Amino acid sequence: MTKRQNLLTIAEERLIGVPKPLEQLSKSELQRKQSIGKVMTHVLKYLTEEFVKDGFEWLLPVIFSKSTDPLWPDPEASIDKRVEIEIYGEIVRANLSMIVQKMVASSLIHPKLFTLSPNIRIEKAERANTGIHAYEFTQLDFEMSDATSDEVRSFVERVLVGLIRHLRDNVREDLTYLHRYNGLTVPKTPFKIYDRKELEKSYGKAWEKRLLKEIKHPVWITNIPREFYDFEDFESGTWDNYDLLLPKYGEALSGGRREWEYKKIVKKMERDKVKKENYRILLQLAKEGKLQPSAGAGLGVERLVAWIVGAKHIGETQPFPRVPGLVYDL
Ligand code: ASN
Repeated sequence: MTKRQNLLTIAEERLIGVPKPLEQLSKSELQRKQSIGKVMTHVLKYLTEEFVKDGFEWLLPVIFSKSTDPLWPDPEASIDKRVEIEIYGEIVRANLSMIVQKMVASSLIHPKLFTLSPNIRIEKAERANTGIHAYEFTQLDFEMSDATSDEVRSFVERVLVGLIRHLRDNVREDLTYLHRYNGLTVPKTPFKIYDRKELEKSYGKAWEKRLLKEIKHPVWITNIPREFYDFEDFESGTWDNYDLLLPKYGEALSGGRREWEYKKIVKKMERDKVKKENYRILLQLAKEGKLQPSAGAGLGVERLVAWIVGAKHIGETQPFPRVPGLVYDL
C-alpha cells in the first residue's frame, strides 16, 4: 500500500457515517437523495419567490474579493485554512460570507436585497462527523436598510412558517418517504427568544448543547459577541444580533443590526485585530457617511434542508457532498 493509499484508508475509517459520493450510492440511497433534492428545489423556489414578492432585489454572488467576512472573533468558527490567491497581481479571498457586499449594496443601490452565495469555509477535518458542517455551503443572505432586529426576526418567522406549510402541502410524499411528514409541524409564532447571557448563567458555557436537546421548535438567541459588523452597545455591552437555532441541527441563520459609524467600526477592528486594509471601501464609505444603518441575516440553505428532511449529515442535502476533511473527485 502506498503512503497516500494508507492515509486515505485512515481518513476513510475516521469518516464512517459521512455521506458517500453520488457515484457510490446504492439504488435505495439514490432514491433517498432524489427525495431530498426535490425538497431542496421546493425550498429554493418558495424562499426566493417570497423574498421577491416582499420587494427584495436578487443579487448574483461574488466568489473572490479583497474584502470578505473576517469570521473573527467568532467562538463557533473553526477555519483550518483561509483561501487567498493572487489574480492580476492582487490578493483576493474566497468568499466566507457576503456581509461586506451586502452592507455596501444595501447602502448604495438596493435597500432590500438577497443573494444565494457560495461560502467557502475550510472547516477543520475533525468536524467531519458533527453532521452539520460542510466546507462549502450556500447562504441565502439578505439585508434590509434601516430595519430593526425585530423586523428581521418577524420576517424570517413569517417566511419559515409559510415554507413549512408549503412543503407539507406540496412535497408530502417525499416528506413521508423521508419519515419527516409527521415530525415537521408548522412552528408557532413568535418564536421563543433567549438571551445568550442568561443562558450562560443557567446552563454554563455549554448552553447550546443542552438547549438543542430540549427545544422542539426553532428558537432565537440574541446578544452574541462576534464580528465587528454586528451592532454592539458599548455602554451596556449588549449586542443587537441573533441566531436561529433548529432542534438538533443548531444554528441555521445568523444576523444582526449593523454598525455604520466609522469611528465605532475602526475601534472594533482595532480591538479585534482585524486588518483594516482588507476593508478599504467599507471604511471609506463609512467615513464619508455613506454607509446606511441596516439589519439582515444569512440562512444556511443546506442546514435548513437537513433539518426539514431529517438528514443524518448535511452532505446528504448536497448533490456533491463537501464533508470537512474529505475531498471527493466531484
Ligand atoms: N450572513 C451573516 C450575516 O448576515 C454573516 C455570516 O455568515 N457570518 O450576519
